Amino acid sequence: MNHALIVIDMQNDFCPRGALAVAGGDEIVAGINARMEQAGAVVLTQDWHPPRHSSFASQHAGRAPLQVIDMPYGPQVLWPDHCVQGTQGAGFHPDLATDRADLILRKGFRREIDSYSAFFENDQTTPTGLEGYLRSRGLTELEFVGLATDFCVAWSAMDAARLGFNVRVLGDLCRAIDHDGSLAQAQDAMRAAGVTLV
Ligand code: VGL
Ligand code: ZN
Repeated sequence: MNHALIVIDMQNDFCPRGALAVAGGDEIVAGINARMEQAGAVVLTQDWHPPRHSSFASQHAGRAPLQVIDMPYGPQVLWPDHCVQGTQGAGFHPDLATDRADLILRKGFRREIDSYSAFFENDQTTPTGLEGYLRSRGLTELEFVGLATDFCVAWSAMDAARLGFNVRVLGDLCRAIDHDGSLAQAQDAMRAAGVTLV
């Protein structure tokens, strides 16, 4: 089986009542669990920030969440404090079938740089190691689900397509932040990068 299911950031802070809640984020858990049964491999990603991470608006005087600032590696959207290492908010949704995971990949763990993608940090250069893991297991067909469609799912799927994997995003098993047209923009960018949106 050369087919991997990659489940992006199904964590408490991205679900209703979480610090960076994505509308309907918890609605997709059961469907994702069911999809795991069809997959040759299951990878979970976990957004995993140190306290005072540079993507937090709280670390930038006079700035608010969803504003964009220039970082040394490019523009960065600012977020409420979320997914702080070891907190309940950083934990997986309690109903997610985490026992099914072959690999749990943490990202965004360096204070100075964010990592939306499961493959590269936001400088789009520093690798997380996931590419090597997938290639050495012969996993060439990748299916993406999770949160949020327009940020971590989109960036991961586009990097995967650019790396030469066959990539599908299952829209029904994703939910979006959709700020300022970000969902439509991400969908266009994914299609342009060769991602199949299902
Ligand atoms: C995410 C914003 C900040 C995501 C993570 O999982 O899409 N979005 N950190
Ligand atoms: Zn984050």
